Amino acid sequence: MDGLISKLADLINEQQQSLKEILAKHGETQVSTVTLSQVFGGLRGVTGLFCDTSSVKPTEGVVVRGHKVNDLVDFLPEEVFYLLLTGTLPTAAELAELSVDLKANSHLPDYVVNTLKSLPASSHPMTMFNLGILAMQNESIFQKKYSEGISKNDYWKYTLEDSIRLMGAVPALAAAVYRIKFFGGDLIAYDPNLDWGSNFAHMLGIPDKTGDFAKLIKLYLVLHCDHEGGNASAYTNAVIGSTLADVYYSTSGAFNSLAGPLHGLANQETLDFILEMQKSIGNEITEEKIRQYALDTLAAGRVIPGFGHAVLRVTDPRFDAFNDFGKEHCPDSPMYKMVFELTHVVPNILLEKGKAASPWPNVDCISGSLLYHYGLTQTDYYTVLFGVSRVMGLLSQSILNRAIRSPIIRPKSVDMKWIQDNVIDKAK
Ligand code: CMX
Repeated sequence: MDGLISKLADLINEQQQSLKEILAKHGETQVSTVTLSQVFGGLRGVTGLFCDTSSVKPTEGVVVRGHKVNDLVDFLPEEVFYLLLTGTLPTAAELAELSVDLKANSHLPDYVVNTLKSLPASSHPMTMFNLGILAMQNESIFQKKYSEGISKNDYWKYTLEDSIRLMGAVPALAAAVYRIKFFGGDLIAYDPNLDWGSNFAHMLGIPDKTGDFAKLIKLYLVLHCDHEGGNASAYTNAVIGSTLADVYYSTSGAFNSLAGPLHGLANQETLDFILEMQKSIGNEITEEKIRQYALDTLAAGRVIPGFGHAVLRVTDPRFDAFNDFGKEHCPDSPMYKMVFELTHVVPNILLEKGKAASPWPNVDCISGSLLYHYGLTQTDYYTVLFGVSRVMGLLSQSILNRAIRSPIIRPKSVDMKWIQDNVIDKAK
């Protein structure tokens, strides 16, 4: 890890210096205003956070350190992690160093496996995954060093050490969740000859003669790697991390947020929606039948999963990347075709109804159908895949937040009396 530490030390030094200058000069510049509607509207559109790993543009989607995520699909997930963290893609030597570190940290402790095995069979895979991460908290170097009394300048180094340990172990943990939940606990050993993402695909144990499933998993891991700092899980991660809790606490907490149906659980919900629709309308799929099914869903007061976005106002470019994969590798898959049909019908309906700010397909619209095609049919596992990928963004953000010594996050809330005095009475 020495090369990475020394590269980061230089970058962090530079950033600390430039932030100091920016704040001295422009610290009082206003970046956002907050209306009462926004206070009651999830703070949508309020700018109040700093995150350098990636940004999400309404018409471009996620941009990782200046690279559109769709331009990164031919890189390994660990190369993208390096990019998130340092701002540059690794050289061959830098990648080799990172790969060695991840492999050295790939083992999953027995007590974690035993903890997972002790849970009720009905436990959701996300509960198992998050608990597994939390169970490893006793390994935190940051926590040990903090209690010994380290300098604030070194917080990020121990956060980096914890992060590499956690990222190294996450494929084995997520695969263990899958094998314990769905295959009675028959675990598959890590293969030291494989890269981080291929190892994850290998340990899941899905038959993959063509290697296409491993390619899909790596694509999935790259596309979901990060989504700037204000989405629910990243924000949760930042809040927990800002208390100086270590990355085992913050990552596990962030993933409890990812487990919500409007966030990471949407990919499970989208595929369940497609499977239910298939059952309901039968094998003869027509545009009219899909339209009616979608209208009935809306009439029942439900959302159509896989469509809409809090920030994007175009088709999610990550949808396009998966779509390209589907076209190339499984154009005749019935599940892939179903997504194709849906995307021709649902946006028009949402536009007609006029409520959704974006009627276009998001990434969750298609990822589950491709996974299903290759035999990963357990939809309640899909959010864990999301977590394996997002661990890269969250850990990078945690390290960089420590580097700039982000203070504890503590926005102010208001009560009804404040609204009466400061809004209603003032308007009279
Ligand atoms: N189906 C039906 N109604 C929808 C809709 C959809 N796919 N998307 C938005 N709407 C509705 C909202 O429910 C909201 O209705 P109310 O005013 O009655 O509450 C209205 O349109 C306005 O919502 P919005 O501003 O367009 O969307 P939000 O920013 O509030 O929420 C999201 C965004 C993703 C939660 C929402 O579009 C949704 O629920 N989509 C379906 C779930 C889904 O696919 N989630 C995956 C998100 C992917 C990601 O985060 O990357």
